Amino acid sequence: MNQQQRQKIYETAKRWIYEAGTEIREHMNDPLDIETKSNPNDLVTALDKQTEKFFVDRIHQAYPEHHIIGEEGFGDTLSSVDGTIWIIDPIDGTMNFVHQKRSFAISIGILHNGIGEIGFVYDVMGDQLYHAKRGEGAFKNETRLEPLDKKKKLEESIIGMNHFWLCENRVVSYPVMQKFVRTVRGTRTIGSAALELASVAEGVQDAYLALSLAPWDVAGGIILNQEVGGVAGDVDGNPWNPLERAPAVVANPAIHDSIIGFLKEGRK
Ligand code: 2AM
Ligand code: CA
Ligand code: CA
Ligand code: CA
Repeated sequence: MNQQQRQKIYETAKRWIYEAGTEIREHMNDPLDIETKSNPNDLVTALDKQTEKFFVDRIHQAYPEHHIIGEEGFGDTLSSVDGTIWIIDPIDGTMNFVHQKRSFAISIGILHNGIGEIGFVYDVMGDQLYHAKRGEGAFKNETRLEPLDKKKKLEESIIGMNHFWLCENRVVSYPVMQKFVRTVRGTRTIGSAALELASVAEGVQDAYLALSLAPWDVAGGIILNQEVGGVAGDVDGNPWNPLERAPAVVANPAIHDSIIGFLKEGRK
């Protein structure tokens, strides 16, 4: 993908994201049609599905040769990263959307032959658009995000993570994670993986750890991080695989290895 192609897709996607955001804000106080998915706390609404369909219809029309991976199933099932792929989470943070009416995002990552080309995380209620193009930096609205602080220490870091890390889980022994949360300066839970990753890219938190995430939770946010030096991978330090659901670690490069060290100590 050359710069001109990238620019055109970026502008089109940006316009659609603002349109979809307006649509969500206009309809979010209508009675929400809420269903559950894998468990009673895994929510989905008609607006999640309508928003994904909004993007899929427009992509099919404008770029029939592009592929789509979307959470709500309107996209394709892919086994290869060849070609151009849009990875879409129409509403990331559905529980926040339903219960809090804020702190949710539209997340889109666009890859070409496995390389992250364009990333968006749109905080719909805050009307803040995080966006990045490969090699051209990452921005929050009009403001360029600074490269991440290479001197950051784990003891002075704010870590985004949820409380399941401190409960019995399949990934890592929780006493090690108790030691971890006592080592870092503080922990935060936003409840939208996309906004957590945007916060890492912005340098307002220094890492985000998640026990299980799908490609659409992280694609947009990982591309933002690529542009500021953030490192993204799994709990064993392997690089991000855009076709797999896995535990995720996205971090300031200065603390990434120490986080992986902790996880290694408790890894199951
Ligand atoms: P979602 O709102 O798009 O489903 C919440 O902690 C974060 O984890 C959100 O980004 C949420 O995305 C994501 N998540 C991934 N898998 C989930 C699941 N099975 N149930 C609830 N949230 C999930
Ligand atoms: Ca979901
Ligand atoms: Ca999600
Ligand atoms: Ca979602």
